[in-house]
Amino acid sequence: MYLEDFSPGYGKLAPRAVLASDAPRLDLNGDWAFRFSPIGLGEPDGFPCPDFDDEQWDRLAVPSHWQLHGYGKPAYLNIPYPIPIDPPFVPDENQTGDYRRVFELPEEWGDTPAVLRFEGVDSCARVWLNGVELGVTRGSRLSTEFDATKALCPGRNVLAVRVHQYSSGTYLEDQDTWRLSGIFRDVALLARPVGGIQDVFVHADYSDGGGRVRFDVAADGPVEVGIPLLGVEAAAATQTFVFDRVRPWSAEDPFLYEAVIATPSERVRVRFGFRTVEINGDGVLTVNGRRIVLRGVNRHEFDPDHGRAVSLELMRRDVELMKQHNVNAVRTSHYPPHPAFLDICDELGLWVVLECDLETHGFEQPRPELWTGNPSDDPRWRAAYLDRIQRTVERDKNHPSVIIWSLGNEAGDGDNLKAMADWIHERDPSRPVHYEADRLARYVDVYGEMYRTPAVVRRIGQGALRPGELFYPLTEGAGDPADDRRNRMPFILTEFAHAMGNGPGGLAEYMRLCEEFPRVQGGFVWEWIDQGLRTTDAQGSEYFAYGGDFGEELHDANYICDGLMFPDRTPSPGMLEYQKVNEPVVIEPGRPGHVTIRNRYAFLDLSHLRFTHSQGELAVPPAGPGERVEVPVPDGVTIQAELAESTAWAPKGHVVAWGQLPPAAPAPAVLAEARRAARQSAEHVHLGPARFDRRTGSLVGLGDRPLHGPRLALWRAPTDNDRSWGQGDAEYWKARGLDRLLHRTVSIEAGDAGLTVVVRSSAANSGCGYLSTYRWDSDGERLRLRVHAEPVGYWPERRFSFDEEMVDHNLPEEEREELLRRHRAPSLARIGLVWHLPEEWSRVRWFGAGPGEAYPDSRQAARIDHFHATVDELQTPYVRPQDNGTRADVRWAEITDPAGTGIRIEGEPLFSLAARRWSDRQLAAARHQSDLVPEPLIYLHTDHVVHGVGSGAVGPGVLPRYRLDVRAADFAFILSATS
Ligand code: IPT
Repeated sequence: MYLEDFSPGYGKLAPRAVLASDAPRLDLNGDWAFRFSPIGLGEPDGFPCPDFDDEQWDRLAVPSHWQLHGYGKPAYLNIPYPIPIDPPFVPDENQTGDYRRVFELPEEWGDTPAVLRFEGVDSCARVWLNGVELGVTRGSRLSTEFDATKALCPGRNVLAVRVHQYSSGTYLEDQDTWRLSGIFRDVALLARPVGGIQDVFVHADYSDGGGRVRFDVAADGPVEVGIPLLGVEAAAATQTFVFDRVRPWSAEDPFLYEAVIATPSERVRVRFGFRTVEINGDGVLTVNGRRIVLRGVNRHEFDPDHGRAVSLELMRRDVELMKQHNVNAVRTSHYPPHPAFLDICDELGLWVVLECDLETHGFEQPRPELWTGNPSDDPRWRAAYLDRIQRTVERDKNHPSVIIWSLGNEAGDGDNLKAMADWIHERDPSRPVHYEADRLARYVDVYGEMYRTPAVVRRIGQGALRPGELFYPLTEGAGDPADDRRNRMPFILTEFAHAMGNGPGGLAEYMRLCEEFPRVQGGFVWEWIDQGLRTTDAQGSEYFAYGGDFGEELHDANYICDGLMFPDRTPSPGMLEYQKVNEPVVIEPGRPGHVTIRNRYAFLDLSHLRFTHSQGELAVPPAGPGERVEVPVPDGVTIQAELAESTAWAPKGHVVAWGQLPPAAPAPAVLAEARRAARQSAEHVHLGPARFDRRTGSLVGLGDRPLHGPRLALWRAPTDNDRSWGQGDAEYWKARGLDRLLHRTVSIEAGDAGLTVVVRSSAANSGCGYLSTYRWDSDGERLRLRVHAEPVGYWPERRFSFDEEMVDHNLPEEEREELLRRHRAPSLARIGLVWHLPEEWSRVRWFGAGPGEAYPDSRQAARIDHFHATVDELQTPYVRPQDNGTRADVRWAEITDPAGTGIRIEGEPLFSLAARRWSDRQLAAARHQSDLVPEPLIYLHTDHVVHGVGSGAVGPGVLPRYRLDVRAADFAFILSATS
């Protein structure tokens, strides 16, 4: 059966570049007749015949995915295959879509030869024109052309396509994303005039201010070239054009030239850029002789309403948003994007790692060993592998933005991959090859790893890898690092900082390593956008769906929502953190009264920026790449570097960087000397303005303000990163019952010095917990609470399989043990207090870090200032609800009703604050934002310390210095009623 052989299909034409031609083109997008079947169908009934009656069929938009139009359902899987692992076969339960499209051939086409071009069909298409079979294509995100000349007729033509959800190609497309089918990219009929231009390969280099360009043109007959901007007119295309002065292309200054290439019958326009990608003698990746750092993201194509059928506007929006957030690179994970996306990258400027449509991750499951039967090492699949890389490279070879080819993702290792690399090295030696799972970097030019810890990256940067040493599975190497070629290669983090839910933490640590080690050249955060599909629940509330929401039997839950952008493309706090740590200009405190301004661009000086602060403009000399200058500034100001003029990706005034000379925090409040004594009544203890429950010692009111609490809080609604493969901190906390603490009032002492309450907090059936002493006193107006909290009972060590990797295994034994011990220490989510406030107290003002949430390992994007927000605005809508919204380094906060009635809390030392209308347990129980139902109160958290967020969902957990150990804590708050 054609569906189930190892071949890449049949009948396809040789792949070639996308060319902007003046030859006629007929757009075949639009409404097609559509017939759906839930099972695989073999030979067609007569539907490919021109006179078949499709009146009764449905209508379906092309491009689109049928699962998003009511046929079958979306399914999300990460590593597992959606079909039995039985290559090259597929089950009978294989949805099939039959498509028909009638079109008129414009008269002026006459008998011009023509090709039918499909930019993407998932997973396999068999194509007929007027009943004549043209062929079969696989490779869902690769373009295909069929020769339509012979089948085409004047006037009415009927195109028929049978598409299958699964085919042998499915084995090569096990990417971590929604499994969606159909003709999801454009379809067109292209006239191919006799004597026209078949293909063009532009080779344009740059060195020392000058450029060279050569056009490899496939055409029958003589070809002429013009490059208007360079004064070239009607020159013979066979020569190499050399220019003394050209403006080079870079992601920072994406200057494009256009060449017009013509034969007597066809003219095409190709945009190109002069740029040379090279790995220099020190193993550093350079463009035009300069070292670059890839501050990148992994991008799946995604629209919350249309899946991978992404509009041109949305593609442009993605590139604009990346540029605005200081992202300068994109890995097209894990397939070539719609071709227009690369035009936008050329135009707006991004470094692109262009990846082939290939992944066989499901073979990683032990059967009986890792990667048994992997197609990557099976010669029967060789042709399909080569077909895929050829279609990838041929289509996109003319884009200056593409600087690296990537063979695919998570396809294990094997000779077919090596064959792909060999083919590229032959066909396009101008770009290095990347493939992460070539772990010893035998056939690639750039060394890539995923999710390695900063400790490991540091060692790679030092060039200290021993031959054979692997980080996954962990294998110690032996011998001299000089013998390992990885130590002489550029290194990139193919994926890092898994941005699932709240996080990632630790971005600053990674990006700092890029400044320290020249061969550490950045990487790609996993991933650009949360792929939540917009859906409506039974009550009519909208939410973003993830795995399991469509009733899938097998799914990977919300691992599909692990992007820096929310599904609606609003930036998450993780995005803002990444934006901050990737600023192209670093503005830092310098000598007293000064800031240093460091230019981190590789190509641009600072003349395109304006520097401002609240009191005016700052004169900054136009420092060149890598240079730094120091300028005087008034104290306590925030300096911004703004675009002086509008660019293609942001308006004038857009802030590319900022820095702060932070204002000094106000001194902590002190109580007046005259202390009040605590008095007891039948039900209450009275102290200054406060009333306490006489039995539990907990606060019930401050003056006329109802205010309950506090309770000790050690837990948070686990973040995705807390959950770490089911063995993270979240599981540790759960096993200790920190989410269900019970409290026993051990003692209450009311007297002249105030009120002292001792409480033991621990969970049912748990032997460990905390003993807290609350010391209250008052000067009559204000109320002070001093807390001493200390662990009691037995807190076992934490065990986590990533531990070993958190710590460089080549460190001296003692150092390593110490780090491991530190990493395994029992942890807590927070040590803090939770209070209950009236629901009307919905306004929060604070002095501290803001405006957004900040955690110990993700707080670069927060500045110190006065801020205000409503309780609702303090929430960050992570697709799967989880801890969020914590504001850090707070000196004081006021929580009031809209008229200003409420309380003021001052902390000593600084504290973290969170407020929400539901408890942490309700937050943890919700699957979607739409499940969160406000309670008639506000939960206010004032935390002394909180645990970092890390990146443990896939990758390293919280770095040792940001972990919160089980330990004793002392902290204080002063409370007063607002006026
Ligand atoms: C890595 C995959 O390459 C990526 O596609 C995505 O699935 C990511 O994980 C998790 O969200 S592979 C990882 C299991 C090492």
